[in-house]
Amino acid sequence: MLKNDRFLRACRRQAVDRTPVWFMRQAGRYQPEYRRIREKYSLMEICEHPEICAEVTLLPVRQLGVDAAILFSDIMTPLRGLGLRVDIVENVGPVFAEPIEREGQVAAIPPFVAEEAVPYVLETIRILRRELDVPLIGFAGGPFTLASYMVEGRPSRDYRKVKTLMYAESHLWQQLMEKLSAMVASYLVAQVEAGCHVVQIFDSWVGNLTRTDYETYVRPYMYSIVAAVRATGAPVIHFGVNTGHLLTAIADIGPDVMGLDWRTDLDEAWQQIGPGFAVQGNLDPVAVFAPEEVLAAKVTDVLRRAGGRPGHIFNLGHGVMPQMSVSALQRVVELVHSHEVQEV
Ligand code: 1CP
Repeated sequence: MLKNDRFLRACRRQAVDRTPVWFMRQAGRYQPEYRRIREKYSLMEICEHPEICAEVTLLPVRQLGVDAAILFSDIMTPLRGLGLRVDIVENVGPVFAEPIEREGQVAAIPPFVAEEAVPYVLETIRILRRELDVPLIGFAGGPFTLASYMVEGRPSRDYRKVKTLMYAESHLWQQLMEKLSAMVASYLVAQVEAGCHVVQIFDSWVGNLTRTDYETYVRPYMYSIVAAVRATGAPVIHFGVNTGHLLTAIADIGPDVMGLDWRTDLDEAWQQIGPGFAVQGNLDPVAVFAPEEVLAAKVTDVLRRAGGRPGHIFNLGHGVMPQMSVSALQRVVELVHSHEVQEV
């Protein structure tokens, strides 16, 4: 049974007693318990062992008092499940053994069937549904963000290879995006069917595209993903970094909740996309390192910009960082929960 459904209510723009709060990357190295588990298991080993993965997912829920849990996984999990050779390399990130260069490589990627590719993810979700008293968020990487790693082979600064492929090889790009968007849609629906209440699409790196390029090369593939999930009745959150110039273009895809990074003022962003969306965000993650009064003022400022309107979910403007302290994040949760929600 859910102890509180503030987060679900906010996703649907219903009234809440307190603003719900959770953090992207809320399980991770800032937690001593996580570091201890990582001494024994690699990131992918955690994701592939349901009991351990469920335990890691629960750590921040118990420690921070957040209003939602997010499945512990990585955006690379379904690609590994399909047999692609990708590893998460220490201090680097995802690295592909054979970056995508030719059509034959894309054609060789099998269709995605969650029960076959990632049975351990579905099992983790089932365990979590028995253990959790707050809603569970499932997630997937957006097709552009996944493609960026697959084509570049590793994290990139300028996205030169992936954007060049996009501009120069339209057939290969279309083939890759079709494959990835079908995978993402099917993976998200499978997570909902296994028990996730809400899903988030992390299209973290789309902010590196111009608005026209986003609309031309990426957005056409996003509609079917959002439509497939919405057909299940589960709310969809979209998140990307540095997307101030893309907000209305992304809103057109029709997510229930728009995730905002910290560079955009929340009130202005909400005004741009209109009251038909819930919004999630958007404290500057680095504010968590600020002195207590400065942090408190910045949390209050985000809440003030939300103005008590239904449909605000408090979050950081990007993920938790390994150097953050558990106590500072606890403080943020307490601060958010200490404000009564009153529409102004
Ligand atoms: O063991 C470790 O601590 C390594 C760090 C780490 C962690 C904790 C990686 C490597 N992935 C994860 C888990 C993870 N990845 C979660 C955890 C769930 C949670 O508690 O919130 C999530 C949501 C992700 C999603 C993810 N992976 C994204 C999208 C979110 C974002 O940050 O924008 C991306 C881009 C990745 C790729 C990735 N995996 C890991 C790293 C270091 C990266 C980014 C590398 C880069 O800069 O490109």
